[in-house]
Amino acid sequence: MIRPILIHPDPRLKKICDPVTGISAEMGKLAEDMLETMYDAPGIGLAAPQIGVTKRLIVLDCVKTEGEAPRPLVMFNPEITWASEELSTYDEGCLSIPDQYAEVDRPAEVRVRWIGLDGKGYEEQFAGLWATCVQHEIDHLNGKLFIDYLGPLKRQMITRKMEKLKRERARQH
Ligand code: K2U
Ligand code: ZN
Repeated sequence: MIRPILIHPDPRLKKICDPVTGISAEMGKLAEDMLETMYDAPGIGLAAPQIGVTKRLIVLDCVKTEGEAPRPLVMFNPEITWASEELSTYDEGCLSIPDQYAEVDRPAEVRVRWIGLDGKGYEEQFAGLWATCVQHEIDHLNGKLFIDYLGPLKRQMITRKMEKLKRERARQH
């Protein structure tokens, strides 16, 4: 089912998430809900803390070309095992910081190791938007948001806008 996405500032978005110890049926259902929530947003990535679950689980599907088969990835306990020296810049957004975008530099390529839904270990190298997205999601598991890479003034301006948005949403509901 589609779950509500937490909006910054929220303490649960700043937590270091706990490793997943067993790929249970409950974890499988959580991954399914996260994929459904991500596609509905729409987004190309989502981390468990964004729906209030402080566990080390992310989902992503950065296939953006129409007609190409989607490639939903579910990663438990993802770790970056190598990152390129070369950086790439992307105008990032975040489903927990709606309608705010800013340029973020990150390694252009990363190698990631994770446990899949099948309980097996995987390791794959990512480049392009996949590399940006997987790093953005793994940051979420360490309580880091893309605005943490910005200067203090820009970060503060965005945080104030989100606090205003949350006040307005609270009045509506
Ligand atoms: O984690 C999230 O909040 C989902 C992010 C993932 C993401 C952010 C920046 C760059 C790449 C991925 C996005 O909100 S998903 C929305 C989106 C869609 C297409 C391109 C960039 C961001
Ligand atoms: Zn995000």
